[in-house]
Amino acid sequence: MITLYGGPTPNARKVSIALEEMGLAWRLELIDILNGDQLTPEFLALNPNNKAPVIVDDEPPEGADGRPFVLWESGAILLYLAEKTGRFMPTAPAARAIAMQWLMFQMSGVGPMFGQNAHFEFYAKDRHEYAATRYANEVDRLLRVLESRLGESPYIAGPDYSIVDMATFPYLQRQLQVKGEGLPNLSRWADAIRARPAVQRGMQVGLSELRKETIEGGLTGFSDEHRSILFGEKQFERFRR
Ligand SMILES: N[C@@H](CCC(=O)N[C@@H](CS)C(=O)NCC(=O)O)C(=O)O
Repeated sequence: MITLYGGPTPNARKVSIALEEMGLAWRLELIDILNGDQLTPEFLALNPNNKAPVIVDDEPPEGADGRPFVLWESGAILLYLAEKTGRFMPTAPAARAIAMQWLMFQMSGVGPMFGQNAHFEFYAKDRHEYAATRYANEVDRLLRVLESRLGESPYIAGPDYSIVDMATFPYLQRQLQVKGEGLPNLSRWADAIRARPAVQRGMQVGLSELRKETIEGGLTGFSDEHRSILFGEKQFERFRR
């Protein structure tokens, strides 16, 4: 049994989609990041980086001393699950290297830049024009890179659906709702991913607990207390003791 610590956020959804696609037995331990669940001593013992997702696998891999295996960082988790099941990641060296390239592109580009874009558009208390423009432009540029890639390849890593598509899809939902008409290749790809039953199940993770303070929940009531937990005093206080 694998326990997924997370909630209805893009990074946790990558993992719940993979768990569903791979047919693994799993359960959710809900982490409400607006409540500060990621800052508790219990959670920090699992992930000192105070971010979801985390998985705990009761069937540890070789070399884990037989203890339940704890892993964080969504890209590392996806690779671990792909290797555990032998699915959704090419094994031939060239194809694997290309898949890693696009996985790193998601982890270092799409994830952080889309996150900063959302921060400066929706969550920052004041409007910071330079930062808002900088990340909006970067999101557009990354979307164009993906649009071009999907003009030459059915899936991001190549001919086959892979963990790279699982990593990227949850980040593109909102962007495609707004900009989909100008991105035909990305829209075709997203339609194919969205039609997969495992993706539909994975996208439901923690959805019943979706907070109204989030973009997806309607963005009402996002307060200074939430800012403190995510970006302010409460986020940093353990380093100042
Ligand atoms: N690079 C990390 C990013 C994880 C991340 O940013 N998680 C967010 C939710 S999507 C979180 O837990 N934020 C809580 C916090 O920063 O305190 C990954 O891919 O797993």
